[in-house]
Amino acid sequence: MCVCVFAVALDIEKCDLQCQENNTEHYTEENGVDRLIVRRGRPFSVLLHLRQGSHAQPGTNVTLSVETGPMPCRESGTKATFDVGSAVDESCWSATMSVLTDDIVCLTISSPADAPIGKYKLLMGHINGTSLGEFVMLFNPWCSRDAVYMENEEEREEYVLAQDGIIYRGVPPRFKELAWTFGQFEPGILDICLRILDENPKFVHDAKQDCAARADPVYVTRVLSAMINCSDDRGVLMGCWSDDYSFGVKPSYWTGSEDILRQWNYTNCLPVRYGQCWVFAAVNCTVSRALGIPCRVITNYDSAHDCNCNLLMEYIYNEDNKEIGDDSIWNYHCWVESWMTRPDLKEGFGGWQASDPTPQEQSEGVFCCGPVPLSAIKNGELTMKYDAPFVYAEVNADVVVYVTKKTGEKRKVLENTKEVGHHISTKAVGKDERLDITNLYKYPEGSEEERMVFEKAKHHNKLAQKSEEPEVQIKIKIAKSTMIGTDFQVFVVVKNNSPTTKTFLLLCYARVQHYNGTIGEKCGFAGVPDLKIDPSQSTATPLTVEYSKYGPTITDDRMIKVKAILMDSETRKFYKEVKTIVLDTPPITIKIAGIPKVNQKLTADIALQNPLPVPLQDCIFTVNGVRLTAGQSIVQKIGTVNPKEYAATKVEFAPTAPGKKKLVVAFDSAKLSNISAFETIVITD
Ligand SMILES: *[C@@H]1O[C@H](CO)[C@@H](O)[C@H](O)[C@H]1NC(C)=O
Ligand SMILES: *[C@@H]1O[C@H](CO)[C@@H](O)[C@H](O)[C@H]1NC(C)=O
Ligand SMILES: *[C@@H]1O[C@H](CO)[C@@H](O)[C@H](O)[C@H]1NC(C)=O
Ligand SMILES: *[C@@H]1O[C@H](CO)[C@@H](O)[C@H](O)[C@H]1NC(C)=O
Ligand SMILES: *[C@@H]1O[C@H](CO)[C@@H](O)[C@H](O)[C@H]1NC(C)=O
Ligand SMILES: *[C@@H]1O[C@H](CO)[C@@H](O)[C@H](O)[C@H]1NC(C)=O
Ligand SMILES: CC(=O)N[C@H]1CO[C@H](CO)[C@@H](O)[C@@H]1O
Repeated sequence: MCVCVFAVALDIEKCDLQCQENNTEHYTEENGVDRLIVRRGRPFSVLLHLRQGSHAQPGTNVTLSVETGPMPCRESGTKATFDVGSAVDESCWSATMSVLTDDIVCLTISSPADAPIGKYKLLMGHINGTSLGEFVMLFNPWCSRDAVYMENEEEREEYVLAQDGIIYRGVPPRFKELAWTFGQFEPGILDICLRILDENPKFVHDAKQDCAARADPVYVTRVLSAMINCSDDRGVLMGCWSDDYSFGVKPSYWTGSEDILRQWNYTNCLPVRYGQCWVFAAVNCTVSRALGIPCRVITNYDSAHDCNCNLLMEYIYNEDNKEIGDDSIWNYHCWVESWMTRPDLKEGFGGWQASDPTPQEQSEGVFCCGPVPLSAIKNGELTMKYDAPFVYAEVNADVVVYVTKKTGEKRKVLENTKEVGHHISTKAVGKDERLDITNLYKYPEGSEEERMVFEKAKHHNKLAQKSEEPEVQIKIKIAKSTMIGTDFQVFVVVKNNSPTTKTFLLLCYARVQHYNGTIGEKCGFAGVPDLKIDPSQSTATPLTVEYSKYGPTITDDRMIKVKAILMDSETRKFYKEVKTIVLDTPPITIKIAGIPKVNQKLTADIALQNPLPVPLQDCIFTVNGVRLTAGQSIVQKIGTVNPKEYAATKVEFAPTAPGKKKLVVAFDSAKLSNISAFETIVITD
């Protein structure tokens, strides 16, 4: 039949996939041009070189097929067979042919914008056709018919093509930037990302169905979320929220996704130890960008972790100020947003979708969260797929503090609608600046709309409670400099809003706090038994936090939690305020010398001053950058550095591609680690 007709008519010597040209046209050349990588919904052209004497004739009937996955089948969209015609049809697989010379024929092949992504075979003929070659198909944010279409070119450059970025941590207004190397186009990374899809339990269980579902970015996104926690499957990362990082490295060790993905692949899919929220989010962002889904890492400060899945965060204390409640608010939390339409939901929910890759709760039986449309979170539409209540709580939960008396009586002492979810941050498009996107998640705090939305959400969640304005206010104010290694002061400001003079008992504590919310030993204390305050007046009580006390137990988070408890001596009413301080760290200085040109050697002079009153042991600098350090980190061991002295080193590297690149430097030592910095270098050709 056709196979024979063509076989007689077209005797192919070789097929040229024109990877260089096609990959460039499809924005995939950064992956390399040694194989064909195309984006769906856009044609690509291959050249057939014919054996001498077998002339191509116009009108020759040629049939092509494409297939993906181990069990390709037409019904599920993982196989297509189509005749070469006179025009391409954008809605389905189609092709045209033009005769270039006597022995070269050009085939232009067009794929539908909803084709499954993954590895494909291109064949000529119906059944058991001749192989013309293989290619990889990705999502296409450049194609208006694709579900991940993103209109703006600068946004596509940031959210799909940018191989490095910034993740925000710290505590507002002292945001701490962490430069991150996503490296989605570095050699081998795309294959590892495709392998993640193939290791997913849904694929193992039913490969045919899974490969077909890869047409849908919502599905792929959900698979990625689930794959990132290894308790369900052969996930990429293992989480660790304690200080015991034995058999692995601290989450703060990582400055890029590449090393993590390579290690996972190299160990045949053993979860890499260890990650915390920003690492989970960043790796997920790498995989999403590699597959063509626009993605960004975002940070929410004072993130709520709502254990009961109600919308109030409950802190419960006993009278000795021991926290006995379960719910915790993380200092900050990172997740990812990906960009896509939501044909599975009612209209108006396309755009950014939040998904939280950090393992927390079970959703539909596996550990993952999202994707949830931001517009659903903002409007309190908690019935929305997937996991809307959880993400809603992360940005919107109200905080309620209870004190449980010895008698067992539980008393609400404070309700604060401002504590959770603010300064939601991500890197701005095209520049190294923080973009505040809180308005995408919620109406302004305290606004009419916000309360209405919260009430609506509570209604969805069958939960209600409300209380009055406090007549006494407490604020905790922090000194300008809180450099690690120094002693510093904190002030507890109490204001009496009532019409009468009041006397209080004030207790303030400073304690080392861990990222997981666990509170350590006291490192500062101040108590005032008879604090008298006149109406409309306020007082400021100082509390000194000493290095000698916090130094021995401070963790890599460098967080200290200050709590003030106030009791009205007359009414015996409690008031409370809590604030987390993230200590400052010394800067890493990076000085680049040399001419920033491709293949020319540059040197970076790197230094950090020891801020501690004790020597720093085992000092190490780790340096990396996309297309700067040859795909791997440069590690420089420095040894011991005395107080006030500098840990300093010089590294050499040769850029391999032009453009704006980030050189990321991380510092680690026994007593001081988790410090990083970056320098942007513009490399010319
Ligand atoms: C090519 O296909 C068309 C339509 O299927 C058919 O009419 C025609 O006879 C075929 N030509 C050859 C050379 O087989
Ligand atoms: C991933 O692992 C496979 C199997 O061990 C290996 O063949 C491949 O080269 C690895 N890929 C990378 C990029 O290291
Ligand atoms: C990973 O990224 C995708 C695409 O951006 C996202 O939608 C998905 O939910 C994320 N999964 C995780 C684990 O975050
Ligand atoms: C939290 O961190 C502390 C200090 O590192 C550790 O002792 C504790 O086990 C951790 N808690 C959890 C729940 O991981
Ligand atoms: C996966 O998530 C669950 C639920 O929070 C958690 O208990 C488990 O430790 C996580 N697994 C890993 C290895 O991170
Ligand atoms: C590292 O430091 C940042 C603040 O600069 C903090 O937010 C983060 O939690 C720390 N990471 C670890 C693992 O301690
Ligand atoms: C549609 C498309 O992008 N095809 C390109 C593939 O490479 C050939 C060879 O250079 C180009 O001519 C096509 O434009």
